[in-house]
Amino acid sequence: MKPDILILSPMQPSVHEALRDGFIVHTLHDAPDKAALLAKVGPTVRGAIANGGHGVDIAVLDALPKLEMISSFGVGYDGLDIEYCKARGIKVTYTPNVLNDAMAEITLGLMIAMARQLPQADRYTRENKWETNGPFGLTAELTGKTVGIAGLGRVGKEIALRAQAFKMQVVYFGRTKQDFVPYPHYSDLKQMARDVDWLVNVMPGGAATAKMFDAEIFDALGPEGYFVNVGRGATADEAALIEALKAKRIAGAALDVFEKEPGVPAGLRELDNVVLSPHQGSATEKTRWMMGDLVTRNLKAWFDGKPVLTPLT
Ligand code: 8YV
Repeated sequence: MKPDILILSPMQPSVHEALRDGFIVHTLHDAPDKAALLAKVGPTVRGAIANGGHGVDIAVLDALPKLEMISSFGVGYDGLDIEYCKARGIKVTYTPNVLNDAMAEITLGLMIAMARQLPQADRYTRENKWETNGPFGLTAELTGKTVGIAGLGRVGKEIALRAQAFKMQVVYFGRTKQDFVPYPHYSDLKQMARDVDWLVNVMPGGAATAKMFDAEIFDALGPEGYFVNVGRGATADEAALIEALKAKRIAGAALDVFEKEPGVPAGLRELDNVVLSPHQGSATEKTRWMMGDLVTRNLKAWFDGKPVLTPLT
């Protein structure tokens, strides 16, 4: 008998296609009456597909008594209560690695865009201000600057490689010093913020990292420093960031993630010293296809009684 699967968040067509033959698929996110759907299919659902960054409601999981595994889309899993899953013996998988290059590309892209003011220069050119007002003005450069990476994991290491290609010095912050990593280590984020020109956040979300980039860190970064966030919006105190940017207590920020997505505060949107991106880190055709492929391969492996490819629990 085909296993019943419940999809909790919108998934791209490739995920649905890969599941069509082997599973009975239900989708909760677009159900007109979610409670009715849960009451109807909840008792038979054995697998779920979630987005690790979106909040997964425990009440929904409670309504799935036969749930064996959750295949999560994304490398971040701050939206999933892992302890709850462990307590219920629910297997959880996620999609690490396949997004490393896309994440690193957008990070360097944001940094160049910020330093060289590419979005601003683009607007200036489109508005024909070059002809009417004269040259755009001089901008900053990455070459020779120091970048401090907060969270030197798989993505952070790809960022580090690319930053070196841009002739930057790399240092990193993390709770523990990593063996065989050639970059200077900081166990104190504030100290690193003081010493670097670019502070790049790749930290995961969750209670342990909530608002860890606060007014003190921004002041340590200082008026010549730039903050880049490609991790999770909730790791930064957004109100404090807006204040620091407005008062030019930091030079600028390039952000792909926000506290309450898809909402981006007007306070950020109206500033000139920011570059904003709507959580596009992994959003390339190739990477999203690979993430979806890993989601479905993990699910199939589980229900074929084989080892899953990328377990989280
Ligand atoms: C995705 C992400 O943007 O992997 C993650 O943790 O945040 C991103 O890759 C997200 O899963 C899509 O909503």
